[in-house]
Amino acid sequence: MSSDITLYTWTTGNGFKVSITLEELGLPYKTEAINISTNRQKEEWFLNINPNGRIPAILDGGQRVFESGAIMTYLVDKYDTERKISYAPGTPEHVEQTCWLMFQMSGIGPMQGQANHFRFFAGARSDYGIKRYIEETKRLYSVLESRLQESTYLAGEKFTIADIASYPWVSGAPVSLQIDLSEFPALNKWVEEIGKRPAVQKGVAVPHFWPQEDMAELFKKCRANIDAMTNSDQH
Ligand SMILES: N[C@@H](CCC(=O)N[C@@H](CS)C(=O)NCC(=O)O)C(=O)O
Repeated sequence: MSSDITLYTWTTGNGFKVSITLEELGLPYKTEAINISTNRQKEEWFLNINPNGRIPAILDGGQRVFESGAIMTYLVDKYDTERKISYAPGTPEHVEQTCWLMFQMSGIGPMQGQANHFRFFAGARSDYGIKRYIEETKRLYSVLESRLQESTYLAGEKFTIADIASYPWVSGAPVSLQIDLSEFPALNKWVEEIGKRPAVQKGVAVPHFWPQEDMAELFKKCRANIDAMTNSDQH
């Protein structure tokens, strides 16, 4: 099937969900790097593609799609005719696929996103905020752990977009939030297995490769910055 896809993205968990999906499907696509630290995502032209002013987004010919979960769903609905990374609608596994995709979109993404905010980028230090969101992230990981103790992948025995949605967030957590994945053995094994997939390795290098050491260095600096502030919580 022909496609004319442009991916607007940056080196973040939400961006990687879409580049991994595109790589797994083997679809050709152009990449437009949107460096979110320069606020390019808030420019007028981009708001026509994603009115929410965030990455990722795609244009497929004249069709815009924003919200990473909607983009992944759109891509498999339209292009995954061989069901490489999705289950067929109407099957119990497809229902599970949707449940775990939504679990990431409404749980892990927002909660871990807030943990990142309080731990790295906040304008004031809040030990309460750091603890609340890291604990909640870990609670959500324990839900993934329970599921992965009974099932190889989140939706069933096949690797799907449900796994792709959570993978970049969970795999980045040890380096960013210093979450020890050995507390979650089945989840840890799932991360290791998924990390071996060639399409995943390609997808996490879009729009450019960001060496793990540089990433670790940046997060370390951000944590030190917050730690140097006086805790501003009101008791
Ligand atoms: N729910 C959205 C979240 C998108 C999102 O938060 N993107 C971040 C990068 S991971 C972003 O663009 N941040 C820049 C900003 O908020 O201005 C999705 O899943 O697509």
